[in-house]
Amino acid sequence: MKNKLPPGQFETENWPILHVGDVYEFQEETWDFRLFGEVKEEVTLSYASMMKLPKTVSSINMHCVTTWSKFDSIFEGIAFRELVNLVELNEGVDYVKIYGYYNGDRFAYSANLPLEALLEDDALFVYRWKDERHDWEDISPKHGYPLRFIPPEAFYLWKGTKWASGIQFMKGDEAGFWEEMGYSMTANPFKEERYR
Ligand SMILES: Nc1nc2c(c(=O)[nH]1)N[C@H]1C(S)=C(S)[C@@H](COP(=O)(O)O)O[C@H]1N2
Ligand SMILES: [Mo]
Repeated sequence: MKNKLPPGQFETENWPILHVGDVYEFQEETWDFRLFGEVKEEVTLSYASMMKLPKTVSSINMHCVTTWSKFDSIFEGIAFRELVNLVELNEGVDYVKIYGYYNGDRFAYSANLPLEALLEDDALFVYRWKDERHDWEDISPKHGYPLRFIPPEAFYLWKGTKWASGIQFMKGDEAGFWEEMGYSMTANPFKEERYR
């Protein structure tokens, strides 16, 4: 299928770096990943147990609200749905927040997303990537190593939490970090939903 550039976007071939705060420095001993909120029982995964989950490789287009779009990056990661499979959701869960590090605080960055949009191969917690110009390599610390969420292209890339630390399952929608500052809850680049 031919790539489509959303309105107000331009195509870039390299992968820019954008975030607020410090770059998280990975330490396997202290790293873990929490599945919490509206679940029967919370789950905490070590790095080793996370990396034992089934892997998915997908090509995903990225659209940043600052107007760059990057097509056809190939990511290797753990599909969002593999993590959903590890918990029993309470009745009525329809949104999630994906949390990540911000200045050393594990849960200070977050982005909200509708659960049903994240169940295919284009919603991945990634650790490796390649494209036409780069062979496989680990994603860099600045792009979110050791684990970074990449959302489906129907969402602007701020929904792609770097240095991911957990998923909160929710009944109803709730703003995350940028959404609280006035960015769109739904954030569809093709409808140019930048602000709310
Ligand atoms: N933890 C964390 N994740 C984050 C951010 C951040 O500040 N902290 N910035 C977001 C924003 S606004 C964008 S545009 C993308 C940029 O990803 P990139 O630098 O890998 O291109 O990361 C998103 N994920
Ligand atoms: Mo952004």
